[in-house]
Amino acid sequence: MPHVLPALPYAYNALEPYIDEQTMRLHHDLHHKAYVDGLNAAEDKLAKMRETGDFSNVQAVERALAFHGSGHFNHILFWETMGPGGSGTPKGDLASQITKDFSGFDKFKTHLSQAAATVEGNGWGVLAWHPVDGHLQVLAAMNHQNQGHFGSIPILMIDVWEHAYYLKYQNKRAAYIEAWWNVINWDNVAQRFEKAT
Ligand code: MN3
Repeated sequence: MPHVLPALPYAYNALEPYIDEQTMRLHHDLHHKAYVDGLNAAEDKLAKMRETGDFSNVQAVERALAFHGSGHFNHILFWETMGPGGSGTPKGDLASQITKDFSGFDKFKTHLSQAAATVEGNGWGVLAWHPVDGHLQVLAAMNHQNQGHFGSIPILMIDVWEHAYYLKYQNKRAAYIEAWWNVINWDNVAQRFEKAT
C-alpha cells in the first residue's frame, strides 16, 4: 500500500505572517513529497529483496527507509501541530506534565528553542513522551531520525532544516523558532499527549 502525501490541514497562507505561503508551498508540495516518494521506493526495494532473496543492498535501503519514513511522518506531525493563530499555551494535563518535567512552561520553551536552534546541520526540535518511565523529554534530532529514543512518542516537533525557514528568515534560525511558537495548535498537541499516555 503506497504512502500518499496528505493535504495540508489549512491554506498555504494560513500561518502568515509567521511562516510565509511560498515556504509552505515548497515545503509541503516538494520537500515532503520527496520523502513520501523515497519511502515508497525503499519499501518497494525491500519487497523485491524478500521476493528474490537477494539482500546484498539491504543496509543502504534500511537507511533510506529510516530517513524517508521519518521525514514523511515527522512532517505530518509538524503540519498538524500548527494552525492559524495558534492556540495560546497548553492547558490541562499537558500543561501540568510540562510544569512537572521542566519546572514550568517558560523553562520548557527555552529548552526546546535552544535544542532546535543548535541542532547541527538539518534536524528537528522534539517534545516527546517516554512511556517506559512516564516523562516528557526534549530531543534534538539530526536529519529526521538520529538522536531519538526508541519507544519515545513525539507530540510536538519543529522542523529546522533550512528549507523550513530560509526564504523569510535567511540564516536567522532563532527568529523562525520564536515565530513558530505563535502558530502551535496546542489542542492537537494535547490530543497526542492524551493518546500517548
Ligand atoms: Mn522539512
